[in-house]
Amino acid sequence: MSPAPVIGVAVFLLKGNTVLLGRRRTSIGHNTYALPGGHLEFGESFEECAAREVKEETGLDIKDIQLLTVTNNLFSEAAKRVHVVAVIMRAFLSDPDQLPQNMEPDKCHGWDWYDWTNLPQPLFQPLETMVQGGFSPFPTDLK
Ligand code: 8DG
Ligand code: MG
Ligand code: MG
Repeated sequence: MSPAPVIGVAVFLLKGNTVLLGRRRTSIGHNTYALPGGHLEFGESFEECAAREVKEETGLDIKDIQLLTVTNNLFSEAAKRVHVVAVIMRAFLSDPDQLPQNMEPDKCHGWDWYDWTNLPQPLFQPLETMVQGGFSPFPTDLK
């Protein structure tokens, strides 16, 4: 029997016209640039999961956490198929001067801010698909 789909929560953490990305060191999306995020834990709200994963992975504290959209992703990597429903959130830094730290160096090469108009390559496939589709995580009043 196939395993059940799992729920991922990924966060567009915005600062000016930049987003926080890290190059993955994990089997799914190895070496691609992705948003901070992880799996929803039992009983968590999307906002709680977003804040927890960003803190665990980058040490950053976030505010104004909002739901943007949901994507459906099938990965066929690492000799297995994984189905992830990704809940895509947006957030901002609680303290704009706080710097990202690489809290899980076994899972990520490091975090940095990237201009939305000059994103690094290769992007993690679900993120690449969103960008190709013209998706923007920025509030319209910030454009
Ligand atoms: P955890 O053990 O900390 O709970 O999980 P993780 O190891 O941090 O999970 P993850 O792979 O970073 O994120 C969970 C899933 O969310 C991922 O396998 C697929 C989905 N996802 C997307 N887009 C993005 C993205 O840009 N970044 C991240 N981190 N996950 C994403 O669909
Ligand atoms: Mg995580
Ligand atoms: Mg993660």
